[in-house]
Amino acid sequence: MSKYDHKKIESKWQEYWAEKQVFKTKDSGKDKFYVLDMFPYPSGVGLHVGHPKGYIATDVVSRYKRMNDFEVLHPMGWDAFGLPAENYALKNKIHPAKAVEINIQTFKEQLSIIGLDYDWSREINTTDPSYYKWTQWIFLQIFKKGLAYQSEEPINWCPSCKTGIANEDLEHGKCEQCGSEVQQRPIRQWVLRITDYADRLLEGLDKLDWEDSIKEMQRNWIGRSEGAIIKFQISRPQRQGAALAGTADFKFQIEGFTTQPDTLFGATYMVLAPEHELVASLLSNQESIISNQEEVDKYIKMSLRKTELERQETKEKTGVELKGIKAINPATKEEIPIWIADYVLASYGTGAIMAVPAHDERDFEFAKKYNLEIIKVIDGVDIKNEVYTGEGIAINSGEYDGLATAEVKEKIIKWLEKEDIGKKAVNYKMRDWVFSRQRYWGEPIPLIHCEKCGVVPVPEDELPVELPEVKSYEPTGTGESPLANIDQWVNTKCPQCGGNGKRETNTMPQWAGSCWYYLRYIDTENNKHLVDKKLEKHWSPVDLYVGGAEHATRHLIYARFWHKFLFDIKVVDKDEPFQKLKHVGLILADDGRKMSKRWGNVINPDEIVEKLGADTLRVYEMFMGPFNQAIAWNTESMIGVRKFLERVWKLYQEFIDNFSQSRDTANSKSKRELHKLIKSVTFDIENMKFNTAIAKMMEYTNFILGRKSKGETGVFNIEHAFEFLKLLHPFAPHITSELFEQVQKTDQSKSGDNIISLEPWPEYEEKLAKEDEIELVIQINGKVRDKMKTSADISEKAAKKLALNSDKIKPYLENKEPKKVIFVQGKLVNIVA
Ligand code: ANZ
Ligand code: ZN
Repeated sequence: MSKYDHKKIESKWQEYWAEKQVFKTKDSGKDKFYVLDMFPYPSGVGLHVGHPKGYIATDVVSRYKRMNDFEVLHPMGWDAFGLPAENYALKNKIHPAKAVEINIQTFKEQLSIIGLDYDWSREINTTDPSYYKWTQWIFLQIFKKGLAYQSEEPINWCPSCKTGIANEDLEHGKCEQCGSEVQQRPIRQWVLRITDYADRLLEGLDKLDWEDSIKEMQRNWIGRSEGAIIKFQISRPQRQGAALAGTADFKFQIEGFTTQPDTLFGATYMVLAPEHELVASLLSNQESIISNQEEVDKYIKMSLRKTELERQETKEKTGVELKGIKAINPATKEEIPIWIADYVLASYGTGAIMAVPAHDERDFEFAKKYNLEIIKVIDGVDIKNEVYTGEGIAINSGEYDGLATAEVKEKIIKWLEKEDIGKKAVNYKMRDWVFSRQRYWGEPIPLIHCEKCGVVPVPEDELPVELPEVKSYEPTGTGESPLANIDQWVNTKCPQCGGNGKRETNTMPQWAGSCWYYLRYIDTENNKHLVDKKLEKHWSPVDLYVGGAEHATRHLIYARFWHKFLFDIKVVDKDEPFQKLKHVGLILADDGRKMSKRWGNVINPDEIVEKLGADTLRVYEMFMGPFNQAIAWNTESMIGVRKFLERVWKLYQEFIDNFSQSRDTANSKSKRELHKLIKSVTFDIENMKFNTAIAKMMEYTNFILGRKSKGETGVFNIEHAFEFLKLLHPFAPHITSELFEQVQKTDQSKSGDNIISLEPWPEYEEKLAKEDEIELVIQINGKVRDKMKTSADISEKAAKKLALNSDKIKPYLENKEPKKVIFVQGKLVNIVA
C-alpha cells in the first residue's frame, strides 16, 4: 500500500493546474460567479497562518461553484501603494518599487503552495502605471464633476510620518501607522465630497446581503441625525448705569443644531465650541462686548491643545461663560447665558448647541457643575439617571403641553420655519474625505496649477502621470511631498493656455487603488477603458466578498462611494459593488494573543505546508471554528486533521487493493449516509459553515471504516468513492485529485483522464437524505426536561403519547391533565402544564 506523501502529491497537482491553466476564467456562456478576496498589501514580513484563512474560504467556494457548473472569477492582486510600503522601503533603504517587487514575489510563493485556484493571468498591482492610469482617470472624472476641492482647513499632521492624514486614519487619536500624537496643521489638501453620497451610502445598505454588524458599523460611521437648526438672537443686557443701550443694531446670532427641537422650552443656556467663529469676532470687536476677555482667551488656548478625542472623553466638563451677552430663547423669550466649552466640537453640526440639561446628560453634568437652570420639559423618570433622555409628554412647553414628543417635534419645526427662526436639518458624522498625502509612494494627483487658468486637469490622453524617479523619497516634513523637489517634473506647460504650470505634488492615499480594483479584474488588459461595458455588466456585482472586519468602514465605504460615482457617470451598470460580504475571524496564536512578531508567537504557513501539507493546513483552518469568529491556533487539533486525511488515504488504498468489491450494491444504510452527507456539505458550503461540513465528513469516514472493519459489505462502493472525494475536494484539493486519479486508473470501465476539479458536484435524493432518526426534545412550559431518540417522521399522536409517558415528565404533571401539548414535527413536544 502506498504512503500518503503530501509533498509529492501537492507539487504534482499544483504544476498540473498551472500548466493546463485549469482555473483560467473563460468566456463560456455559463452562469457567472465572482468571488473576491480583499487583496493583500504585500508587507515585508510575509504571510502568517492568519492571512490565508479568508483565501482558503474563497477557494472552497470557488471550487464548489465551478463544480456546480458556474464560470467562476476568482482573481488575486496587490494593493501596494501607501505608507507601510514606503516606511518599509525607507527602513530597509531600498526603493519602494523594488521592495514591492520582492515582497510580491514572497507572497506569491507562499500563496502558490497552498493550492489556491486563482486565475493568475488576471493579476493586478495598484502601483503599476497601466493600473493607476485608471485610478487617476477616475479622480479626474470626480474633479470634473466638482466633487474634489482644495481646502486649507487644519487637519491631522503626523510629525513622524510627515504627512497629513484623515480623521479615520487615526487610532485613538494617534497615527495608525506609527502611534505618534498628531498635531493640527493647516495644509492645502484635496478633499472628496463623499458627504454628497451619504444618504445613498446609507440607503444602499438595505439591499445588501452583508452581516448586520458590518452594516451597523457603516451606519454609525455615516452617523445620520435628523433634527433642526435653530437661530438664537444675541442681546446685550442693559447694564446698570452703563451707557450700553441700543441693542437694536446688535445683529449677532447663534445657530445651533439639535436632534431634539421639541425640548426648546427647556434650553436654559447655549454653548459654543471654543473655535466657533462668533467667539473670535466677538473678541476682536472694538466695543469689547465680552467683559471677561482674558479668561475666555485662556480657556480657548487650553482647549486647542486637546485632541477631539480627548475632548469627547474627558470626564470633567469645563467651560467659561461669555459675559456681557445673552441669547434669547425664541420659545420662552427668556434671556439665557452663553458659554464656551470644549465638549462642543467645532466640526460637528454648527459648532454650537442649545443646552437642555433636564434631558441631555452632558448638558446636565455641565449645568450641575456651574449651577445653571434646569427645566424639565418632558414628563418621565429614568430610574437610573437624574436626566430623562426618553420620549414622553411635553410639560412646561406652553401651547405644546400634553403632546407627545414626536408631535411636538413636528409642530415646533413648523413654527420655526414659519417664523423664519429655524429649519429642519440633517447632519452627518461623516466628513468629506481628505484625499491627499504629502508622501512619495502614491498615485500622483493628475492636476496642473496654472498662474492664469487655476487648476487644470491633465488631458486624459496624457495619463498616466507617472511617479518620477527621485534621489530621495524621504518625506520633506514641510507639508509638501518629496515630488515638490523635482523641478523637472514639477514644471510643465498648462494644457489649457500653454503657459507655465506646476504639477500637483500631493499623492493619493493608500485607499485609492482599492476603491475600484474589483472592476479591473474583469478586464485587466483593456487600455482604452477602465473596464469594458459588456464585460462589466456580465460579471458585476461581486457575488461574494471576503475579508477582515477592519475594513468594515474605510475601504468598504470608499469603494461603495466610488462605485456609486462610476454608476452616475455610466461606467458601471449597478450601483453597489459587493452583493454578499462575509468577514473572516482572526486566527490568534496558541497563547490567545494576536499573532505578532512582537510577541514571538507567529506561525508561518510554509512550515506547516512543508511538514503536514497544504491540504492539512486548509482543512484545519476551515475546521477550527465558525468562520467569522476569532479563534486560537491549536497544533494538536491540526494533527488530528492530518490523521483524518491519512485515514481517507488508507480507506482508498484498501478500496483500490480490493477493487473487485467496488461494484457491490450499496446497502440502504450506507446509501442514506452518503445522501445525507451530500445534502449537508452542500448546505454548509452555501452558508459558509465550513467547520460543520468537515466535521460531518470526518464522521462519515469513521462510519465507513467502522462498518468495513466489521466485515459489512456494500458499505463503500465505486459510487461512494467518487462522491465522497468530490465533497472533500474544495477543502483538500490535492489529495482528492490524486485519489480520484488512482481510482479512475484502476477502474477499467472508465476512460480515466478526467480531473476532479472539473467534475460535477454530487447530487442527493431528498428522500434518502432525510434524517431517519432524531432526538425528540420534550419540554414543560418551554424548559427542556427530557430527550429521546425517535424516528424522524414520528406522528403527532405517537410523539405526544411518548412524551406524556416519560418517567422524567410524569412527576411534573402530578397526575393532572396538561393544559395544552404542542408538537413540532421532527423537533419537539412542549407540554403546557
Ligand atoms: C438639544 C438637545 C436636547 C440635544 C436633548 C440632545 C438631547 P447626534 O445624535 O450625535 O447628532 N450637539 C450638536 N452639535 C454638537 C457639537 N458640535 N458638539 C457636541 N454636541 C453637539 O447628537 C446631536 C445632539 O448633540 C444635539 O441635540 C446637540 O444636543 C448635541 F434633550 O440639542 B441636542
Ligand atoms: Zn493655464
